[in-house]
Amino acid sequence: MKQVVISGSGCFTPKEVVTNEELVASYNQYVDLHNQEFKAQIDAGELAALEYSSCEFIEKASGIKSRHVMYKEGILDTAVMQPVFARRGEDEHPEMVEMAIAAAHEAMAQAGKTAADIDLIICAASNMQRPYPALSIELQQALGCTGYAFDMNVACSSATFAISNAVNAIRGGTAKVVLIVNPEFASPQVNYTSRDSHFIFGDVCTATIIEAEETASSESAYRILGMRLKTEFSNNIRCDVSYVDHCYADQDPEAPFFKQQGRKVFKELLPIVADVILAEMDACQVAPEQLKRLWLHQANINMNLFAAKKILGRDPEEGEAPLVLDTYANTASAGSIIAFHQNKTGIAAGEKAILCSFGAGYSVGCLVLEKC
Ligand code: CO8
Repeated sequence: MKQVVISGSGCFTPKEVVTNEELVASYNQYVDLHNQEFKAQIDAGELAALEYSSCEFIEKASGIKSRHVMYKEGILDTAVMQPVFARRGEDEHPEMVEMAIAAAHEAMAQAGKTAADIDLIICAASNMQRPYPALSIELQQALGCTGYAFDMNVACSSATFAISNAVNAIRGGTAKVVLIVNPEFASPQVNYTSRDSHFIFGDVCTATIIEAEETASSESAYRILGMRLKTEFSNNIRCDVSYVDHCYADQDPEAPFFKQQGRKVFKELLPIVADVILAEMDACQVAPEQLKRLWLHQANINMNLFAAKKILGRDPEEGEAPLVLDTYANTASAGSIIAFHQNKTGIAAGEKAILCSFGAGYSVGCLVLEKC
């Protein structure tokens, strides 16, 4: 079987930052205004008063301290509470393509590939800014690549499932060098008036280059020893926005937004994650002592520590299971790839590592990697 590697990675980070302090101050101001406006109903017991958010809760419960966003304007304005940006015309790239171009260039440079080398592009993310034409095909044209391209979505596991598709395409002979981009333009889907979720997401785009080991020239390549994908249906993380929405007699104001039962997700998903990772390590005959690094999905610090402990059989040491949550927040499918991109040096040839995503679906995607 052809050996396939991740030969390059890239990350585009939007310049604008929203800190927990800013987010909580604006949310709490919104709470005051809301509770004042609906004081009569609240006093009559017809409506529950909104409660304050807190930086201490957010950091302790999630590990998030700040997040990057494409558009900060509007998010902190109590009269708006969403990012403000203009609709782009057909002659302009949508934000997701713009983000992808930047991340793709870094990954291509690292892998030593030009547009002429790439014959498959996969745009894999939790949301697509439009259904068609595929964003990946617009990216293909923008980069000057030929071959074919497609979009795919498995929420937080989009990147790992895309890597698996790329590996299969290379092994099946339908592609030679694959560019995967994960433009997670998450901020428009955040309900900034929801105390439970206003802090969770940030915007980012990651990119990876996947190719056969025999064509790879990069110093930083990782061989993909094993892949294991798993899905199990759950309603506990949902978004219901749809192209059919305008046909419904009743409009659901919550439909455009991310919603979840965070506690249930935490409890139900972790055992699946641990099973998938341990089963693939077993299949690849990789023991916990051989693992130099765990690049895990970045949704929650406590979840990552729990998963790392389950895999290693002990608490992870400093740098063993790197976290990027503090400055990026949850970036859906891009999270484990940012952790990989920023923390893939210092591993010797032959040493092993895990890259694993988990999230909505439920979905889990696990790769066992070996430094080339
Ligand atoms: N400030 C202060 N207090 C708060 C806040 C807040 N902001 N929010 C909740 N509380 C309170 C609650 O009211 C509750 O109070 P009480 O005990 O009195 O009832 C208390 O804090 C505890 O609340 P929770 O039980 O909800 O808190 P948790 O400790 O469970 O933490 C988390 C909440 C952080 C959400 C946690 O449950 C979590 O991270 N769970 C895992 C979730 C996860 O992994 N989800 C994956 C989602 S990502 C994904 O799949 C991608 C989807 C596609 C992305 C699309 C892009 C937008």
